[in-house]
Amino acid sequence: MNNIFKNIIDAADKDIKQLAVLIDPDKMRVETVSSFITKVNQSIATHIFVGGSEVDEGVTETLVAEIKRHTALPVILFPGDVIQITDKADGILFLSLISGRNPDYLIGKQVEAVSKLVKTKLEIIPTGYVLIENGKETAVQRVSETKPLKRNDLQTIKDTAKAGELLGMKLIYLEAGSGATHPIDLYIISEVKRQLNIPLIVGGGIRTKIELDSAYNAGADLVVIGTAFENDVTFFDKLKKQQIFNS
Ligand code: 1GP
Repeated sequence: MNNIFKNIIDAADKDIKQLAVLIDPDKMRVETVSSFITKVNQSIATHIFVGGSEVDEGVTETLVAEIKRHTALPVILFPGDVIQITDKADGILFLSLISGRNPDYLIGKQVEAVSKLVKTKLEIIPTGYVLIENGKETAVQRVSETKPLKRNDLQTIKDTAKAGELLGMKLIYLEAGSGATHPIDLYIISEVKRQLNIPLIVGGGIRTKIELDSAYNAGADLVVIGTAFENDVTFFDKLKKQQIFNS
């Protein structure tokens, strides 16, 4: 499968909103994948992202292989580190943490990843990753040893996102951090979206259908939700696919 980006951009052009369910290999046991993915399949989810800030070697590959057995949705790596790269997935967000100033996460890890990536068939999607403060330290912040952008510094947030686009990145991901106390401010989403010509991903701290819809209405093309599903799978029931009957 190597039309992942094309499908994202086509949907964004038509204003069809997309949802990625994020699975952290550190938090999901292989035995629970089947029942969890059944729920994902019945929901409005369009993508499955797999990744985490702290994951042991080999765990991602086993998990992705199991996920693929149960779904036709595209499975996309959202890796916290090079060891999470596996050919079992369909694609990878090739992230550069452009909100930070740690060369390892701007370009170092990417260079390290190349020898693995060229041996895979993964669709590689260059993504500008922009971390925005949400009131508490996030795992991304701790692991990458970078500071998030201040939420009241709208100009820097907008300029950072636009710089990613101008550097040729295909997606911009506004991240409040997994389990964030508050999702990204709606005003930030709409202001960033207004000046981008590429799809916008938004994630971190979204726990309700209202927050999801608000992020979409503000301009998010694709929303990522992980913690809310991890904590309570009944959240999927509020996001069920509409059944279409012929009669
Ligand atoms: C984290 O944006 C994702 O990288 C999702 O965040 O776990 O808070 O939904 P949550």
